[in-house]
Amino acid sequence: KFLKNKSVGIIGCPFSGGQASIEYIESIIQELEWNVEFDGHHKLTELRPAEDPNIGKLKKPRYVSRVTEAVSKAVESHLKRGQLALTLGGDHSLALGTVVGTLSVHPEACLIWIDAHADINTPETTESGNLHGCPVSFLLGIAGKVPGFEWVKPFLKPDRLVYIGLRDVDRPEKKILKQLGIKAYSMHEVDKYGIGKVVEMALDSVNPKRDRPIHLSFDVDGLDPTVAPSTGTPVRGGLTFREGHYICEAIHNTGCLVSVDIMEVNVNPLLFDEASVFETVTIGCSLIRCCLGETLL
Ligand code: 6HN
Ligand code: MN
Ligand code: MN
Ligand code: MN
Repeated sequence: KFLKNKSVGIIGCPFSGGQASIEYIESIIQELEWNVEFDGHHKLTELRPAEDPNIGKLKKPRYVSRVTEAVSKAVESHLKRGQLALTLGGDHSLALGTVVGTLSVHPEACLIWIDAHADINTPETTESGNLHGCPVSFLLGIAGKVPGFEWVKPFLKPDRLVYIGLRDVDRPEKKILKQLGIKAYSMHEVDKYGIGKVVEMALDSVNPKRDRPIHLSFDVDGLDPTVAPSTGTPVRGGLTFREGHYICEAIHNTGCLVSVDIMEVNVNPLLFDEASVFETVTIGCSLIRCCLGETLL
C-alpha cells in the first residue's frame, strides 16, 4: 500500500561488531524477486567521538546519538524512494534512528516491537545505563532533555505502539507502560491466546483499519534462546521458531509494512560459537523472507 515497487534498501549497522552474512541476505531477497539496494555497511565506528563521558547514568550518549541520527537519515532516504527499509543490527538503540526515520516519512505509522524487553527505561530509571534499554522512552518524548538527542522528532504517540513477547520488564518500565496505557502482549498472553489471536489483537490496537504504515522492530531476543542463541541479553521462555515466523507472515499480509529492523544479532566470534551465530543469522534471514512475503505453500 505504501511502497512504490518491490524494492528493498538494506541498511547494515554493525554497531556491536556485526558483519552478518549480508551477501546471503541479498541473494535470498533477490530469489523472492525483490530489487535489493545495499550500499555497504554504514561506517558507524567512524562516528565515535574521542571522548564520551556518561551523561548521568547513560553510557556512550554522544556515540549513540550520532549513530542513530545517521541511521534515521538512511531509513528516511530509502522510504522516500518508495523502498522498504530493512535495517540489520546491531544493538537495539539503533531503533531510535530507524523509527524516527520512518515517522519522518510516514507520520501516521505505528510501531510493533517484538522483544523480551520493553526498552522503555528513561535516563532516570535505567539501572544499566545502556541506551539499548531506553530507545522507546526517547521515541515517546518522555526521556527528558538529554544533550545530543534534540534531533529526535517527531515523537511517537503511545497508542501507536504495541509490544509482543515481553518477559523481562524492569519495575519502573512496568509503571511507565501502565501510566501511558501502552498495549503489550507478554509471553503470558501468547500462551493464553495463541500467537494468531495475539497478532490480530496487536494489529487491531494500533492499526484497526489496516490503513497505517507499519514499522516492525524485531529484537531477536524476543525469540527463545534455543532458536536464537547469539544475542546479548537472552531470556528463557521466548517465542518459538514458528511464533516468530508467524508474526512476520501476518504483518506482511496486512500490506502495510514499510520498515523492518532485525536487531541484536551478535556475530562476535569471541562471544559466541560459530554454530550459535549461524543459527541466529539463519533465523534472522528467514524472518526477513517472511516479512517480504515468502509463504509456506
Ligand atoms: N535489549 N532492561 C535492561 C536494561 O538494561 O535497561 C535490558 C535491556 C535490553 C535491551 O535487549 O534491546
Ligand atoms: Mn542506503
Ligand atoms: Mn530490544
Ligand atoms: Mn531485548
